[in-house]
Amino acid sequence: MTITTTDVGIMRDVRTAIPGPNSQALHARRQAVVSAGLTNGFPVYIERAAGAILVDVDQNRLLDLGSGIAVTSVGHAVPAIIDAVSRQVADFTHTCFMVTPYEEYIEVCEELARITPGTHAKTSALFNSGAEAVENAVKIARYATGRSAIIVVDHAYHGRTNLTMALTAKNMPYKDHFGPFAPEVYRVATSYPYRDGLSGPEAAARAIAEIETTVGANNVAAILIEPIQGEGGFIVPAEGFLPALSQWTADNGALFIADEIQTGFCRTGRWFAVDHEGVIPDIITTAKGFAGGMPLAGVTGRAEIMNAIHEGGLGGTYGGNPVAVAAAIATIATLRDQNLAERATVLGEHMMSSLRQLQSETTIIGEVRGRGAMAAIELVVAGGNIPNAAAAKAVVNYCNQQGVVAISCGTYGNVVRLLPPLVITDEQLTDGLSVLADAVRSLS
Ligand code: PLZ
Repeated sequence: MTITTTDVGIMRDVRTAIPGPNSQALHARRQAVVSAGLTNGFPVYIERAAGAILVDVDQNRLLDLGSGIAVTSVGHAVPAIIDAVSRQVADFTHTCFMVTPYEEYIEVCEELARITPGTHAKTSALFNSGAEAVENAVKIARYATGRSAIIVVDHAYHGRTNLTMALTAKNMPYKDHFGPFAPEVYRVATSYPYRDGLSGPEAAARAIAEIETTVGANNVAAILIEPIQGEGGFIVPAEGFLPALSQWTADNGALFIADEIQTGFCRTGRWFAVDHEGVIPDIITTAKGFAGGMPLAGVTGRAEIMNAIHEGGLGGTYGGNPVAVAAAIATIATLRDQNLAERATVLGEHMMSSLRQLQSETTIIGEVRGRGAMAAIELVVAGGNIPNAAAAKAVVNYCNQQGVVAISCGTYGNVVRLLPPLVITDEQLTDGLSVLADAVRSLS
């Protein structure tokens, strides 16, 4: 054992070339049996982890600033989650909730009803992945409204299944040659303050005019939107944009669906990102940070909407698997007990001030943005705002070589995002940010 669950404060330590010899050997083995359609952003193979540190098969200690794309917000190897999962594995691993149910599923849905925005009666259904949750949210919205049009926005990411590919904006790598795509999906402009210069109400008015003229208000089942766009580039909409869209749906018999799959579970400093503007979605989709790394997703909504579906209309063999829900109960308790929403806010202040300082000293950071522990730099060609994907790639690569896991994103591939586990220590975060700063300085 090279690291234990109590070693959460240990520091980054690169001992071999990156990737090291054992990772290289595994990677060669992988080529023979794993589809080339799957890529690895950073091909070091992980053996164990604790807190914000990943240990690879060459015993390098890597600092995790990605949380497996916003999943392990509570950190790696959390004792309470290990206990809950181990106990549940010993009790039973599966019955299928649709065949013979179990209490933990109810407990998770009770938690979702408590922590999601609004005090109205809510019910939930549980699934396995974010994409599956989004698909079901669309099914439910169409059933409940009797309408078919789903409105999504530029830069949106909602998954890789057939329906969610249609909802996702970016072609490469998500959609190319994978069509035909599902119909009745309409894309309108979003709010992207750095690139459109519009206020929230102005951007909303533009989107609403597009909807009304090209789709027709009475055909719209739902507006589906990420409150902060994740894969699309960590785009924080201008204040007032989300409330205006939400109000428009309420006024026009449509539903407002918040895809909080990347932003949820304290990532932005509140339970959910819409909480920052007091928006109360009719339906909210969750996954990722929900269950400390176990696959679990949820659709939570107004009881009258969620319960409109005919009996048996929702389901799936594994949705709300007992082990995954046991992990979710422990994860939500950990987020609450350790006050990790507040910690996300503190981490956000730390990242923002450090990144703004870096922006002022260098020439290629067009914008620093984010909320809570969801922070990013948008890289541009010096002197303007032309997207600089090469720089983002170079920054991520530099970080990786130094043993820091950082991930890029963005429609233009020019954004470097930081999604540290919320339990990262100040010392670890300072270390990671200094590596990132060196990377940007080396390019400026
Ligand atoms: N909605 C807002 O961020 C997943 C995708 C990684 P799944 N984002 C990471 C990749 O390249 O596949 C995501 C999201 C939002 C939906 C999803 C989809 O969630 O659990 O990956 O299906």
